[in-house]
Parts: sequence; structure tokens; C-alpha cells
Amino acid sequence: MINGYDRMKNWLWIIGLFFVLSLHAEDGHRLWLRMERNAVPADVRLVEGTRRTDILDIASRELKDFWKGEGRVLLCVSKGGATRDGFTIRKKGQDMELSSASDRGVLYAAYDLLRRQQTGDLLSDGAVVTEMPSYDIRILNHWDNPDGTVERGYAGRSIWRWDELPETVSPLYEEYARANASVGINAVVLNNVNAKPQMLSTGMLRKVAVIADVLRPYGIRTYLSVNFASPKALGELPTADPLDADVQRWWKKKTKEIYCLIPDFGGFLVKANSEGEPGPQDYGRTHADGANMLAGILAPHGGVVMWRAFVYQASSLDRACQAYEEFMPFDGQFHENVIVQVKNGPIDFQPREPFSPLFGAMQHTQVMPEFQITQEYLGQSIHTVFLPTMWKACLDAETYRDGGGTVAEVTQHRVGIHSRSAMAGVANIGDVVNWTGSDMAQANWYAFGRLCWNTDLSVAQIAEEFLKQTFSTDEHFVEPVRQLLLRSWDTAVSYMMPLGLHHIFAFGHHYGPEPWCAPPNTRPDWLPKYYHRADSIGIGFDRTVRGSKAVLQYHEPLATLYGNLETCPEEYLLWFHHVPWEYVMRNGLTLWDNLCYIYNSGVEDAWEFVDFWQKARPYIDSERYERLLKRFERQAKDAEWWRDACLLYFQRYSRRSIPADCLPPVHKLEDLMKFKLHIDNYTVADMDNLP
Ligand code: BDP
Repeated sequence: MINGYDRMKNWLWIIGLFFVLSLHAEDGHRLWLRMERNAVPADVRLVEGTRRTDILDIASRELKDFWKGEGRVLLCVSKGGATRDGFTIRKKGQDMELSSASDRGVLYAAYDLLRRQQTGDLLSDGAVVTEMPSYDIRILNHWDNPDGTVERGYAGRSIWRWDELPETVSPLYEEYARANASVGINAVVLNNVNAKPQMLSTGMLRKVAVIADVLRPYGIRTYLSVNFASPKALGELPTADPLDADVQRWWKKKTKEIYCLIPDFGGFLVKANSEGEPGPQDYGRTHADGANMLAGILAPHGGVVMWRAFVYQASSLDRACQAYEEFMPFDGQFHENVIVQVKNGPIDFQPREPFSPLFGAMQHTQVMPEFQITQEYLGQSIHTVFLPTMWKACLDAETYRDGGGTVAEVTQHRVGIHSRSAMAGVANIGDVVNWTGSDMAQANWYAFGRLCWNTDLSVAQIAEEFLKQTFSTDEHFVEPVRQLLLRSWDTAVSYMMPLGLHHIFAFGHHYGPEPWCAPPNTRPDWLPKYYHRADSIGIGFDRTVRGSKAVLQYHEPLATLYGNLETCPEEYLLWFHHVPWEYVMRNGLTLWDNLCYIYNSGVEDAWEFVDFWQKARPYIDSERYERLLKRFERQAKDAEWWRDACLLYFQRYSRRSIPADCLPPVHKLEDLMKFKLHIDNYTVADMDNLP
């Protein structure tokens, strides 16, 4: 019999347990930074001759709080140290010496040491580690608007609380800065490339300056996207012509104002004459005129212009050819502090694209790659897709330009003429508690930083580092989930757009499939049919010499390799060729059958990920487990949705049956064609209400 006293005791236990659990409810906010704080601070000192700076203070604080080593940690900034944010770590007996030519380098060394501690990658006695970043500028591009919305943001609203600034400084800013610094990110563009002129108003700049002050001690420089017509909208000038003297005076004055507020301001990011944004062409001027005007004004302050090459007109020219056509005439004409920012592929962050030919073509211009961390075209914050696999496919691609060089090499300092090198990633960060919507999407933020720091890191290593720091070091967890991450991009491509298919999304939100989508009065190059070109003969976009000739924008041997049906890599087959349904592929199957099997394997893999994840259950907290399980299940159902929509629709053209050993469709095409996704600011509003 339980008496009253026992009952009360039981209740107290339950209440206590609930209290403890709720204290530890795992909300994902700590990202990969989960070190345990020391009860007694570690012994961290500056060596003689090294002067304190804000950045070194942070390095010391982090090590004092979290480094568990026995000996002392000596921080040293000296001219002889590794340059360009690089560092050396020496293990001398029990002591660790962290040295660099700059305080930033020492900060990165501190985070390197802490990462090793967390992942168990410890240094042996006498070990010397030297690291040098691959890119000088490792920059996040936020597509955040002044009204708090985020273009293509799937993690809530902007973390920048413009309405509270400059008075109220959210603690999120410093947490954000720390997370970036811990993976080597040293620059951020705060606002959307579709930039509002008001961003440059004095009131806004005062707010920007406050954020810049928080980011600076973490080694991060602040940049802004600017609207090219700002002199008209803000300065009330009649024109924004870059060659107009008043316009130039306006930019000069504005730039001076910015540097008074933010002395280490990084520079401007510009989307000009693209998707309706204003630009120099509005005045009969060129991209070079526009970029150089701003660059000339920024140069005395040490700033740069990142000028985007994401341009395409509503013309008859294949969209994939247009950036090259518009930019190549100006190769060699850009000022030294202009960097032309090129998306990884020639179209637009599609699930899989060949690398942009501009990387190989622009041999006399500093070019930087732009990747998308936010998963606009890859399942938003619902699907798990580990993106460094995709980024590396671009970075490791050989361009065959004069003297050779991969995309990574030609955009870094390894080949050709270069001033400052840079790599940009469109952030996937918002104000939801776990920062990125999906707990696993944090991996892509992490990976972006690590890859800018060292493009030679393997995807497997990045995955392992992330998982060990963020979830668990238990091999039973790390090994299968790492495998999952490594396969995830290929899987997503298989169930969405295999064999080089691209842009067959529903209009606007880009989440689900709508290969049939054709709203009236819409630019053809915004519609799926422009890209897949399915007809009774076959499917795919002919970009060979008989078609749009896009292949000719690549150096040989790529032009021939891509342009020839027999040699074109199968992952780009329908990107470069219109291929008959009965065409026999390298495995002896027809194109149609292959397409069916690949979609099918994508669905099978996505369900297998659910199994993998279920096996991970014992090793991690139930909160993140459950949140991700829900997403993995949705991802698998979405894979079925993609497969059914695409195969059943294309079947209308191929008039062939789906091989009997493929899983049967779970949807009817008519139902899918009637379905309209409920979205909120381009984001899936309700995960449970999808097909
Ligand atoms: C596209 C996005 C659009 C962006 C554009 C860009 O759909 O929202 O403004 O890229 O990069 O992928 O400028």
C-alpha cells in the first residue's frame, strides 16, 4: 500500500525530474559549440611583446573557459607568424603555443584547439600544426530585408532587429559572431542583394554600425548590399548614371559617412541589372562602368566591390549562356578591388548544375564563387541535404583555362593574377531558436565556414567534425549519420532532378515539383517547360553546337566532352542534350527506364534515411531526434511526390510504362496537378498538409 507520504515523495520526484528535463530541453540553440565550461579557468597568457586587443581577449576568454589541457596556453602575435589569418599551433611539453601574424589568426587557432578537444583529434607532443585559409574573404550573404523578412529564408525572421537598434542590442548578434568565428567566417553582408535604398540612410547606418561593433572583436567585417539607384531614391538626384559627377559625389559622401561610422567597413555587394534591379545599363553604361565607379570610391578606404554576375534578360538567348555573354567583354577591365561574384552554376542554385563557365573564362578578373547555404531549391529547412558535397563538385572541377586550374585554384591565390580572394555563401540563418530551422541544416553553415577555410578538407571530415561536436562522439551514431550526410545530396538530386534536369519547380516558392507549371503572362525562362523541353521524342535542353551552343563557353576538352552525347557525364546529360526516350545509356537501359530507376532509388534512399535516423535514437536527445524524425519522414514523402509528379507527367510524352520492378506511384497525376501548396513568404507553412 502506498501511503500519503510515499505518494508525496513520488510526486516530488516527478516534478523534480520534469524540472531537470525542462532545464535541459534541447532546443538546438548551442549549435556545434557545446564545450563544457571549466570550474577553474585554464592558464592562458600573452607572450611578452604581444599586446592585448579585443580579439585576443576573446581568444583568451574562450580558452580559459573551455580548454581542458594541463599546461599553459601561450598566445603570440608576431611579424614572423603565419600571415593572412593563418596560424601555427605548437605543442611544447604540456604547453600549447598559438601564434600568428595577426590577432585574428590567434583567435582561429584557439577555435582550432577547442575543435580538436571536442572531436578527440588531439595533438601529440612536439606536434606543429600550420593552417592557412584558402580564401581571404570568407563571407556570408544574408538576404535579409529591413522589414525583418528574409528572402528565401526558412528559419523564421531576420536576426537583425532593425526596429530595436541602435538602442537595444540583441544577444543573438554576439552568439552569431562567435559561431562564425569558430569556423573561420570573417565577413558578412547584412542585407538582401535585392537591396532597399533605405539601407544607406543615416538612421540605418547607425544601426549597422552597432552590429559591426559586435562583430569586429570576432574578426568579422561588415559589408552591405547596395541598390544602384540609391542616389536617386535617397539623394534625390535625377539620375544614378555612374559617369555623372553628382552621382559620384553622392557615393563619395555616402561612403565617407559609412567609414566614419564603421572604420573597417568591408565594401559593397551589388546586384545590378538583374531581375529588375537597377544598374548602370539603365543609363547605357556597362557592368564595368558601374563596378569601377564604386570601386574607385571604396579604394582609398580599403573597401571592395563584389559585383554579381547573376544576370539574364528576357531574351531568346539561352539563360545559361547569358552571364558569360554579358561579362566576358569586360574581362580585364575591372579595377583591382572589384571581385565578380559568380554563382556555382550557370543558371541558379539548381539541385545539380555543371560549374559556371565564367570561372574558366574570366582569366583577367578576380572572380569569387557564390554558393547557396539556404536550401531554396533543395527542400528548404525540411530536407536534409549536406551541401559541401555539391560545393566541392564545383570547387574541384577542372576549368582547363590557360595553365589549368580547378575552380578552387583559379579563385584562390594558387593560379593566375589575384588580389583578394573570396567565397560567399547565402546564409540559412534566422531568428528561430535553433538558427536554421532544421537542426541538421546547421551542418551546412558549419561546412561553409570550414570549406572557405580549407577547400581541401574532405566532406567526410567536415561531416564527422560537425556530428561529433553537435550531437555525439559515439561511433554508433557518427558512422551511420555521416554516411547519410555523404549520400544526401545525391539522393535529393535523384528524387528531384536527376540526369541534369533542372528548374522543374512549382512557381515562386521552389519547394515542390510542377514540371507542367505554366501560369499565363510569365517569362518563359521562369517556367519548367523552358528547361525540360519534354516532347514525344525525348527530354532535355540541347546546349550543343546544334542547340544553344552553351557548351562552347567551356574550354576544351570540356566543350567536346559535354557536347557529345556519348561522352557527356550522365549527371549532366539532360542539361546539355535533348535525348530520345529510347536512347540506350551506358548501363544498357533506355533513358526512360533509367529515369524511372533513378527517381525510384531516390525514394528508396530517402526512406532508408528514416531508418538510419531511427537507429540514432539511443545516442541523442529526444527533442532533436523527434524534430528531425518528422523532417526525415516528410522528406521521404516529398521524394515520392517528386517522383510521381515527374514520372507521371513525363510519361504523357514518353508513352512508356514504368518498369514493373519500380515501386508503384502513390499519387495520381491529376491530384498533384490540382494541389496548391500553402506558403507563407515562400516558405512551407504547414508540413502536414503536403501531398
Ligand atoms: C534566386 C532567388 C531570388 C534571388 C536571386 C538572386 O529565387 O530570390 O533574388 O536568386 O540570387 O535564386 O539574386
